[in-house]
Formats: sequence, C-alpha cells, structure tokens
Amino acid sequence: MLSGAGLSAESGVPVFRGAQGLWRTHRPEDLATPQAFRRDPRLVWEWYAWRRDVVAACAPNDGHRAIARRAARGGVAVVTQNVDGLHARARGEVASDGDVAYPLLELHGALSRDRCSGCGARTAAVSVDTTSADRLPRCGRCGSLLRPDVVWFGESLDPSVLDTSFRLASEATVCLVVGTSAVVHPAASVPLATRHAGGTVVEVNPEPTPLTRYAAVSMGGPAAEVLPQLLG
Ligand code: BV8
Ligand code: ZN
Repeated sequence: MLSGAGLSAESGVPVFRGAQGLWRTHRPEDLATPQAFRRDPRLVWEWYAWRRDVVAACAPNDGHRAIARRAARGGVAVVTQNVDGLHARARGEVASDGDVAYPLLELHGALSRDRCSGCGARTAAVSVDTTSADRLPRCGRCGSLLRPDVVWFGESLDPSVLDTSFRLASEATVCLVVGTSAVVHPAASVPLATRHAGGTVVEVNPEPTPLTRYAAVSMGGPAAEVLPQLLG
C-alpha cells in the first residue's frame, strides 16, 4: 500500500493541501526546501518543532490499526509518504504473537529523527530552541546544523527505500492507495508500478486524485471508517 497525509487526518495531523492544508498558510518553497533552510534555518526549525508538537499529541487511528493488523498477517508492504511515525506506533499498539514482520518504508523520512546537514549523522530528535539562530542544534561530531530527517522538495529520496518501494509495488497484485493527493513525485508513481505490472489499484480518498483514473475501485470515504471494513 501507499499512504499519504489523509490517513493521519483523523488522528489530528494536518494535511498539506486543500482547505485545511498546511500549505494554505505556508508556501512549501519557504519551509520544505534546502534553500529555505540555508536562508532561514530558524524559521524552518520553528515550523518543524511546531509539527513535532502537533504529532506528539496525536495517536494512530482505526485506519492505521486496520493496516497494521492486516500487514501483520503477511503478504503486505507499507510504503508511506508520511513523516509522522503513526504507522510504526500502530504496529506497536496491535502487535500480538504470531505476527509476521512486514516492510514499512518511509519515503519522505521521519519527524522523529534529526540529521546532520554536514556529515549526515542521524540521531533521535532533540528539542529545539528556535528563539534564535545561534541556539539551533548542532552536530556533536562535526558542529554543522542539525535538520529534521525528512526529504525536502528538490532533494532525492533514499535510493534503496525508493527502489524497494517500486520493486514491491511491481510485484504486488493490489496497491491500496490511501489519503494522498498524488501530486508529489516520485512517490505518486509507486502505485503505477503495480498497474503497469498487471496489478490492481484501489484508492481510498474522499476526493478524486490523478490516480483515480487508474484505480479499479475508488472509495470516497474517510480512511478510519473505510479501512477497518475493507481490511477487517
Ligand atoms: C525528487 C517534506 C529528484 C517532509 C515533502 C517528477 C519526478 C520527480 C520529481 C518531480 C517531478 N515533478 C516535480 C518534481 C519535484 C517534486 C514534486 O513532486 N513537486 C510537486 C509538488 C509537483 N518532488 C521532489 O522534489 C522530490 N524529490 O524528486 O528528487 C529531484 C531532485 C532535484 C530536482 C528535481 C527532482 C521530493 C518530494 C518530497 C517532498 N517533501 N514533505 C515534510 O515536511 O513533511 S512532500 C509533502 O507532500 C509531504 O511529505 C507529503 O507526504 C507529500 C504528499 O502529500 P499527501 O501525503 O498526498 O498529502 P496532501 O495534503 O497533499 O493530500 C491529502 C489527501 O488526503 C487529499 O487527497 C485528501 O483528499 C485526502 N484526505 C483527507 N482526509 C482524508 C483523506 N483521505 C482519506 N481519509 C481521510 N480522512
Ligand atoms: Zn555532523
């Protein structure tokens, strides 16, 4: 499956686009690009520190749990664009004896990790003092600024995560696409690998998207309602 921000909407995590979207008040170019971080690291950190606080107050919803329960029965890979960590938290919440380990691939990284902008070292997220640029967190090894370990626009995704995602999608008989506006590439192309290999795309989204035309079935409901019925 491929998930997007809409899967976490019912957990209270803001989506990016649309009437309630984050990009309504902030231009992505100003906050989610390497140029923005070079230009004003304090502003970028302020936005990500705020998003970390929002996500920390959220919990997985019935959609995340339905996915985790089904995936633990085997034969499922979860590929997500989300950086909120809720898939992993749901996996922990529903874990039971006999579960099968399954791939959980985070295409766009994770809010819960920092990465050094110099040497690339990854660490668990630290709390960030965004009151001034000279108080921003720096790497203990090389002294460079730390950044959130997410993929910004204009940055390449981790090649091994991306290749594995496309390979799994091309081997899948069904790609379930949940809660994505399917405008961000290359993530939005993952379900097409299933389709091009002769598999079936099933979409769960209250709104039509550029993937709807490729879906054999498109369910126009909220993920937390549809997925427990669909996967139960
Ligand atoms: C790259 C940062 C190579 C982390 C994000 C073609 C090929 C390759 C690249 C491009 C290309 N065309 C354009 C590009 C460049 C760019 C891109 O795609 N731009 C778009 C906007 C046109 N792509 C890149 O830059 C990527 N890098 O390709 O590297 C390269 C290198 C140099 C130069 C060029 C290329 C990097 C992309 C990653 C960007 N990082 N975020 C963060 O801060 O979070 S993207 C951002 O959008 C989020 O990460 C999010 O994951 C992603 C997708 O958003 P969605 O998850 O779909 O969420 P959205 O709000 O849009 O939609 C929510 C949906 O849910 C809606 O459809 C709604 O109806 C639905 N919904 C709402 N409620 C519910 C629901 N569904 C179900 N239930 C509900 N209750
Ligand atoms: Zn470093």
